[in-house]
Formats: sequence, C-alpha cells, structure tokens
Amino acid sequence: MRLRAARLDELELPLVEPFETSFGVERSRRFLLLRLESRDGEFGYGECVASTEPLYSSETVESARTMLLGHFLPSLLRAQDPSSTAFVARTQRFRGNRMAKAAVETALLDLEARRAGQPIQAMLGGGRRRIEVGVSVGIQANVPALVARVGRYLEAGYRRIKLKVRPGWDTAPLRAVRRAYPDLELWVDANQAYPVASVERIRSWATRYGVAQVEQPFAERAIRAHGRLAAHAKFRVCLDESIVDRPSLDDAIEARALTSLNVKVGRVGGPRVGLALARRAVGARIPAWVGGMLESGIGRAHNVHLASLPAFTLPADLSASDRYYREDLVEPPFTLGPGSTIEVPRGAGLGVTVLESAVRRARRDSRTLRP
Ligand code: OSB
Ligand code: MG
Repeated sequence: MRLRAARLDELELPLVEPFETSFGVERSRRFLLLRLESRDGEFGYGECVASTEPLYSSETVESARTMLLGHFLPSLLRAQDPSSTAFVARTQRFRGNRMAKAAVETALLDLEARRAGQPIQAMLGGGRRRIEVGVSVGIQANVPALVARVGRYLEAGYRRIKLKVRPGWDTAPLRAVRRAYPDLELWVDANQAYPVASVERIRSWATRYGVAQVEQPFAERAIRAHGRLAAHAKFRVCLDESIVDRPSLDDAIEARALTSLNVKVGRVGGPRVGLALARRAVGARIPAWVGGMLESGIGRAHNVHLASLPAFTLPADLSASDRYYREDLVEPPFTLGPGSTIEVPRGAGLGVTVLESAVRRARRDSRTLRP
C-alpha cells in the first residue's frame, strides 16, 4: 500500500447541550479530523480527541496539529511501510502525544480495513454484533434539572447512568437521583476533582447512595489514594486519566488502585494498545470498558468497533449520535437499540459513510500533505 495524501481538518461541531464536568463547560467541540488516501483510491478517517485546552490531558488541538503536521504525517508519507502496525512501532520511542498518534493509527486501521473489505472489528480480532452502552451526564444547573435530565435518558432507553461529580455536586444530586430511580445502575466520574484527604467521605456517600463505580476521584498521579478508596469498597474504583500505558496499568494493579479500567483510544495512544491494556486488566480480573470523549460519529465508530471485542465487558460511554450532535458526520447515525445497546456497523472499515458535506460545513481549517 502507498499513500497519496493526508488531509488534516480542524472542525467545530456544536453540542446539543453544554457538557459540564469538574474541568469546566464545553458548548461545542473543536477537534482535528485526519483523512488518509491511498494511491489505489481508498481512504481512512481518524479523529483526534485532544481538546482546545489542556484540562483532561496535556495535549491540545494545537499540540496535536503541530505533532501531526510537523512529525507523524511527514514521516508516514515518507515511510517504506505505511501500515498501522509499522506506524505504531516507528513512533513508540516518541514520548506522549498519544492522542495525535491515535488519530493516525485509527485512520490507517480504517484504510486497511476498507482495502481488506472487512469491518475494523474483524481486523482487531472480532467481537459482538451489539455493544452495551450507557450515558455520561454532565453537571446541571440544579438538582431538579439533573433528575429531569436523567429521566429523559432513561425514557430513551439508557440503562446505566454516569454522573459527573465534584466537591459541592455529589451528595445532593446523588440523593435526589437515587430517590427518583431506586434501581438505577449509577456510576460517578470526578475527573480528579477531589483532594486525597476525602477518601472516607467519598466512600461514605458512594456506599449510601448505591453507586456501582467511582471513576478517577483523585489526581492522575495519586495512585495510592485510589488504592485506599478501593480497599474494602462496595463499589468499583475505576481509573481513567491515571492509565496511559502498560507500566502505569501494571503499577496501579500492583497497588490495587483500580477494580475497573476505562480504556480511551486517544488517552492510551491507539486502539491496539487499548486492547492490550484491556486484556492485561482482564487477566488480573479487572473488568474493562470503553470510554468516550464526546467524539463525532467517526471517533465513535472506531470506539464501537473496539468496544465489541470480548475483553470489554462493562457498558461503554458511547451514546447515540443525538445525545451529542444535531448533525453528525456519519450516515446512518448511531441509535440506541434494545437493552441499552448500539449496533456494530457491518460494512468495510468504519462501516458508516462519512458525510463530506457535513465535514465541509463544520470545517474551520484544512491542510493537505502529499509524499
Ligand atoms: O472523563 O470520561 C471522561 C468527556 C470529556 C472528557 C472526559 C470524559 C468525558 C466523558 C464523555 O465522560 C463520555 C462520552 O463521550 O459519552
Ligand atoms: Mg472519566
């Protein structure tokens, strides 16, 4: 396979409603979209999940653009072997920049799968036809608004709800949601917002309100504090930001700091590493699941294929298109099916059609590199 072009677009898509976390509020998502084209006329898309500001991780749209245009894409276009596995091997020695790397690996994987006439799922080893999903609910203006928001997601068919929490938005929202929906499977995610001194307080409210999983309450380097919370807990302790590679996962497992693993393709630097981490966790009897970063239908399709592999057993943070964007970039849009599931597309590559007209409408900038 030879490459003909790499197009890097910057897009902006307005969210259907603002998404507030302990990091702040997002009203629209600005992100990079990579389109690779082979000489034989096939193409592949990859989405970069780096956001405008370095809040979730140190990467940003600007840092990823610099690395992609200045390093990863020129070397890919020059490479003797432009395959996704060779790309991963060549860029392993470069530190960090995992979201930028993941954008390239996913685009190559889509391209390779299309050329092979197979869904990405099959290229990764094969998996389920449908995946179980939940929904991540941002911090709302007040508690009644949250209860109403959760109610609408339950009516839409979501069976697992993840509430974003932070100090000052935890006990009152949880009490109200639990009172309104006594049997609901409830997870929380704090995105590192709590000081490590709050282990006992978190344990107390998470137990009282029947929270099944507490995600990343402490700073990404605070592995021991997560271990203290996980000890004797009635709920799972999930790590997200803390786990970026194999050594960080091995150390966290040894410290008994996690009882659930959130795998995000961007955070760990690509789907193959993500799959290897999930398998490592499962080997230690820690369940894994696929997290999301408010991706468009393109990044979400990649996530859906990954989440269909047998290593992933807990419901993913991958919701229907209409939970994120009024006009998604793919056709057909993702919809919620029976049992809180999303169907894995069956066609070659991503298995969904990328709407170039929608990409053009959302485009703010575009650069094309050639060999
Ligand atoms: O921590 O899981 C997170 C979105 C942006 C940054 C961090 C996170 C999230 C989500 C979104 O929870 C989940 C989704 O894409 O549905
Ligand atoms: Mg998280």
